[in-house]
Amino acid sequence: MTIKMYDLAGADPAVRFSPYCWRIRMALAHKGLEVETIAWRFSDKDAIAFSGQGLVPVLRDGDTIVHDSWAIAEYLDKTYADRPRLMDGEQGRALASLVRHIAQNVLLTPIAKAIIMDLFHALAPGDQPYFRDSREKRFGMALEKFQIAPDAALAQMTIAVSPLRALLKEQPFLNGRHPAWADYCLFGSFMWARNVSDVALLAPDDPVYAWREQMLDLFDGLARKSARAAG
Ligand SMILES: N[C@@H](CCC(=O)N[C@@H](CS)C(=O)NCC(=O)O)C(=O)O
Repeated sequence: MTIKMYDLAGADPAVRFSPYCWRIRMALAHKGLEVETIAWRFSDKDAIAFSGQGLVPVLRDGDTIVHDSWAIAEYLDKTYADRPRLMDGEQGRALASLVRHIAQNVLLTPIAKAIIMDLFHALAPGDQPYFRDSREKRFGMALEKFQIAPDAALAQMTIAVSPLRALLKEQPFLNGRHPAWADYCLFGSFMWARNVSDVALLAPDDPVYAWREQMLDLFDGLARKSARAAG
């Protein structure tokens, strides 16, 4: 039975931009597993109530329901152990965990500040009031005030990716010679921006830019071919 994944969608149901869902799209492709994605919106909490919580991604694999991107990656490695691993042993897990924390604690805020208004406009009208209300509470200010100018976003990101840039000068992927879960954890953050916004987060001569290009091309261009919101 094909795996199903609830995947955050914009006003255009083809536009998928959740960083956590993108991690899993890439992870499933890494494992060579087919997936049927189900477009989900912030206002569809009832549709994923069966998972016992209100966030996506939610994976349904036969009778098994798993939520949370990290838990899903662990589930996939355990259940499909004969397929390419997402995290190889304790060391692979530790590396991926570090990258996950960098993505969430260092990169999330500058990316959010760069794209928040584009993201807001990409949402279905029915999702916009919830998004504005919940995010303005989280950020402590109006979305319009939280937004920063494109040149400031690029400057902040250039500093924020410094350790990743240093690593990617030494090896092609965060995981080493081949991409794996550590790479997908970071890449999801860039897909969050890419599919809703044209803002430049990286300079073209940045090694992180070259890495992102390679990631876009993986799995027959899975990410590169994905739909983007009309600007
Ligand atoms: N720790 C979770 C985070 C998932 C998450 O925050 N998903 C967002 C979409 S990017 C969501 O479903 N938000 C719903 C909401 O804010 O109500 C994971 O890694 O999967």
